[in-house]
Order: sequence, then C-alpha cells, then structure tokens
Amino acid sequence: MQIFDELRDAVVSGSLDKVTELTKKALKSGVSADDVINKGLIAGMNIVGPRFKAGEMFVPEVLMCARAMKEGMDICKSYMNDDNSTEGAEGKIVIGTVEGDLHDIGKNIVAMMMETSGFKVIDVGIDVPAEKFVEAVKEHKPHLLGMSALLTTTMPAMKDTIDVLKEEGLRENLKVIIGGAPVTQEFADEIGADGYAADAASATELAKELLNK
Ligand code: B1M
Repeated sequence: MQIFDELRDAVVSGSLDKVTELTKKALKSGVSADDVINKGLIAGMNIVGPRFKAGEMFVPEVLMCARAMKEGMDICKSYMNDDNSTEGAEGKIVIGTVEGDLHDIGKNIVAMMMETSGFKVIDVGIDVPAEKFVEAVKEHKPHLLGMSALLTTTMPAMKDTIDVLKEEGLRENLKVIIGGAPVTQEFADEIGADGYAADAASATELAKELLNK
C-alpha cells in the first residue's frame, strides 16, 4: 500500500510533520494502528538500523527518526486506547530499559501493545538501575517485570536486576520477561528469566501464557 511506503520514507527522513500527517491520514482512512506501526513506522526504523551501522546515518539524524517514530506511535496509541475498560484485566507489568541503555523505541512499542491488550503498564523509562526496578516492584507489586536492552554491553544489567530481586526476596512471585535486538532465548535461560520475546506481539502472548500457568 502506498501509504505504508510514504510513512516508511517519512520515518527514514526524520520528518516529524510528514509522519504526523501520514499517520493521521492512514488511521482516518481505516488502516489499523497495528498496520501503521508494523508496515510503516517499524519498516522505517528497519531501514535506519543498517544505515546507522554502515555509517551512512549519524546519531543526530537517527534521533530525528526516533522522534518522528515516537510521534507516530503516540498518535496510534490514542486510537488504540479508545476503550480503556480492560486496563489491568490481564495483569500488571513494570517495564523499562536497563541501566546504561537509552534505547526506548522497542520498549515503548511493547508497553503500548501490552496496555492495549489489557495489561496495566508502569513504564519506568530508560537507563534504569537494578535498584530502581526493585523499588518499582516493591511499590507497584506487579505480576511481571519486563526489561529491554539494545546494547550487548547492557545485557548483563538484566542479570544484575534478577540477582537483586532474588536478594530482596521478590523473585518468587514475579515473572521476568526480557527482550531487545541482541537478546535471545538462550540468554534468558542463562540468566534465569522466565521468558524472552522477539517482538511486541510475542511479548504480549508470552506475558499472558506466563500468568495463566
Ligand atoms: Co543505537 N545502537 N546506539 N541508537 N540504535 C543500535 C542498537 C545498534 C545495533 C546500531 C549498530 O551499530 N548496528 C548498536 C548496538 C551495537 C551492539 O551493542 N552490538 C547501537 C549503538 C552502538 C549505539 C550507540 C553506542 C551509538 C553511539 O553513540 N556511538 C548509542 C548508545 C546510547 C546508549 O544507549 N547508551 C546509541 C544511540 C542511539 C540513538 C539515541 C541515536 C537511537 C535511540 C533512540 C531511542 O531509542 N529513543 C538509536 C537507535 C534508534 C538505534 C537503532 C538504529 C534502532 C533501534 C530501534 O529503535 N529499532 C539500532 C539498530 C538496530 O537495532 N538495527 C541501534 C526499532 C525497534 C522497533 O526495534 O528496539 O529491537 P527494537 O524492539 C523490538 C524487539 O527487539 C522487541 O520488540 C520491539 C518491537 O518489535 N523488544 C522487546 C524490545 N524490547 C523488548 C522487551 C521485551 C520483549 C520484546 O520484554 C520486556
């Protein structure tokens, strides 16, 4: 569909105005928010990633793409959240990006999808130290803790958080799920997480499965 190509290109060029306009246009014409996100916005970031890696795009440009993408997601969220009546019906999750890591696009998509699937989501943000995750668990008493990492160097912070949860006696009644581009099921097993998900839809399914056990 042409609108998806236009949206994808608007994300790649980091144009906030164009992404805003096209996202609204697509949603108003009846395209689902899921499709706008997956076929337009994420498709754009999938082009940005390799270009960034190849040195063809630099941090300031990628930040503009991220900002445009976030705006598009916020607009989608307002469409998806028309009916909040199921909020919390599936359970409660505290979610954040681990210490040292500032990437939040994927985490935000996971949070948004969980929220629209009936979870109450407490988003503790980016660069979250183990102690802050633990504080949030104590305060909100969630069923699940979700951690995201995009850097190989910040993956160990997931294990650190699980270790502190154990020390504080908070691990037993809590399901821990992890994700992010460099994270794998093998890593999840290695650090004692309850599960790994490759994308936002799988994260939501996994969360439901874990709570229904
Ligand atoms: Co960064 N960055 N970045 N970056 N960045 C990567 C991750 C990188 C792979 C690019 C590359 O060089 N190839 C590379 C990491 C290499 C590595 O560790 N092996 C990298 C680097 C090196 C860096 C810096 C060090 C660059 C520098 O400064 N020289 C720096 C680090 C800053 C820091 O965190 N301390 C940096 C900075 C940035 C920006 C700020 C410019 C920007 C982030 C903006 C933001 O997030 N607000 C940025 C971006 C955008 C990227 C890439 C291009 C795109 C990431 C993204 O948003 N993808 C990325 C390249 C890439 O991944 N191909 C890259 C789209 C998003 C929808 O996918 O996040 O994977 P993703 O989320 C998915 C799944 O992974 C999953 O579901 C999501 C939705 O489907 N998922 C979960 C995510 N979290 C989950 C949690 C779950 C379950 C599933 O359960 C709880």
